[in-house]
Amino acid sequence: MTTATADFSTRLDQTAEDTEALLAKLLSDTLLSDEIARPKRLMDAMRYSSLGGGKRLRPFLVVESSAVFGVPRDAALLAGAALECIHCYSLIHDDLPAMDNSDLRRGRPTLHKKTDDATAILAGDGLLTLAFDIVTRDEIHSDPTVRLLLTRALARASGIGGMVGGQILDLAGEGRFGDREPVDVARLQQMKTGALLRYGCIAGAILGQSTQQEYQALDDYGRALGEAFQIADDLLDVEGDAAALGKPAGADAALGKTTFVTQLGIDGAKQRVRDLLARADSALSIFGAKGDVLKAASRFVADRKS
Ligand code: GRG
Repeated sequence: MTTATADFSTRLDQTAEDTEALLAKLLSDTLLSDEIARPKRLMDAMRYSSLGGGKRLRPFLVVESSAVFGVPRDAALLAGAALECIHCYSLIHDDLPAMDNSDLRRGRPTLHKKTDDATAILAGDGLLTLAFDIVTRDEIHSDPTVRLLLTRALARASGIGGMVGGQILDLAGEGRFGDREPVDVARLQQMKTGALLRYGCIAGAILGQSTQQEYQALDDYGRALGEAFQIADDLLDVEGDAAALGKPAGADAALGKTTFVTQLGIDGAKQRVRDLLARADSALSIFGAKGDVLKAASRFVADRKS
């Protein structure tokens, strides 16, 4: 293991631990001002799907892109927790019978299997709205304009032109609404999974009030990392191990999905990942050694087994 990789693993573990503790606090039963009650069934469901699992890769990207600019860690962790809430909501809704109809997530029964569809829909809605509560809080940044930019970017990454839009294009490509619609895999990926990962990277630039050039560098890096993440996911679906994945492999093939692997072949997809890693490194070059942990992050994303 190289020093950069060892440093990366320690930092990823630390951010996962800190994010877990923060999410537990944000999802506690303690009422916030203007809240009337925190219903137990809803809170238990939100906690079930947000605590005790996941690599916390998205909060890690927020924390590390923020560290490049010396942003206080607590502020970055809060912004990262908001992003993780959106991610967890998307997994809950994606697993529902009306979407992917999955029984397992993170090695455990999916939320609707553990509870019921209505509870799972509402837990997802609760996490989505909580994310926007968190990201507008004063502790994130003293300047309200920074909070506004962070909030708007989160809405755009999560919404119509980002994850939600990508999800509907994906379903249309599976033929859910009639004939299968043609899929532009790269665009679909950029929206469905790439937009949240990219947000994790630009969040640091927003919080750190970076220059335009620095913002652009993290934007380029985030796009390359997002595509590498999706190709790795497509490869895992073909070559992965269900035990490590915490869900069955082969789901894409069963649905006859167009993926990077069906388009490029296994070797072509692996070559594309190598090209993307080079692009990610090159984007980070303006940060010198401060970009090293993010460089290790793109390698982790490309080589992951789960
Ligand atoms: C339902 C609006 C809506 C959107 C769903 C992102 C998404 C859109 C669905 C997720 C489906 C899926 C499993 C995509 C593969 C890539 C992916 C997001 C994997 C899970 O992310 P990881 O590996 O998971 O970061 P952990 O468990 O580590 O957090």
